[in-house]
Amino acid sequence: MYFESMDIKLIYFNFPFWRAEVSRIALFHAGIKFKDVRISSEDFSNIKTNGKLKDGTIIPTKALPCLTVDGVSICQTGAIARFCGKLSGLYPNDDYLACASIDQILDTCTDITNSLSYPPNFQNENDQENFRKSLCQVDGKLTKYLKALNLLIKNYNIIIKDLSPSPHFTIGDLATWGIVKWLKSGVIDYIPTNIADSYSDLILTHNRVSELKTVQEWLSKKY
Ligand SMILES: N[C@@H](CCC(=O)N[C@@H](CS)C(=O)NCC(=O)O)C(=O)O
Repeated sequence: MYFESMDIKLIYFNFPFWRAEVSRIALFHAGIKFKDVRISSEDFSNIKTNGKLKDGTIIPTKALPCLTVDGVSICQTGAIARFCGKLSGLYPNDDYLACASIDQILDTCTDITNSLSYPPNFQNENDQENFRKSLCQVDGKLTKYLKALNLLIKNYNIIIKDLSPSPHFTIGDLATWGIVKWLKSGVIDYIPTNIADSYSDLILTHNRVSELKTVQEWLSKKY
């Protein structure tokens, strides 16, 4: 196989955030050997200062995740997920429409993640609370992105069903599952844990992916 001789490392923090989990689970699902590197806060300071890990591994954007393949460093969640998805059979090889349908899901998951970051000048708790609450209003950014993701997933499900053979799941499902799991987890201050509950297609995907044997095995092995 093309990947059997590859030396693959996936570098991220030691927690199950979707940005890394999509690719970790894709590789795990396909039984592809990779080093699941979990870095400490000291390692991350090194990255911020030098753009490298202590062992010399280059992190080009100084942000994680970063994948290295035979010593070549690849950054950006979407690029890494597509690469790992292609290796693991969880991203279509030659159906460009299905690929684009998955890409827009990954990009919207990134939009959702970015939308939750506090603006740099919002240092006090009051500002932070107001900021996050405004995202959840009817016309708020998070509401807008969740509505969009729900619609994208609905359309994606139709496109994927028509593929032959139709994949059981793809990196698009894993990303959606990861985002909904994160929103439900209670770790995001001021965001209600039921914020995704009214988006039925998101919840269906979340529940279906949670029950996949691969996902259950991964979670019980790693956390
Ligand atoms: N555009 C990047 C953003 C990655 C990113 O922001 N990662 C966070 C961790 S989830 C990070 O490394 N933040 C530290 C920083 O940017 O200084 C991607 O899509 O992967």
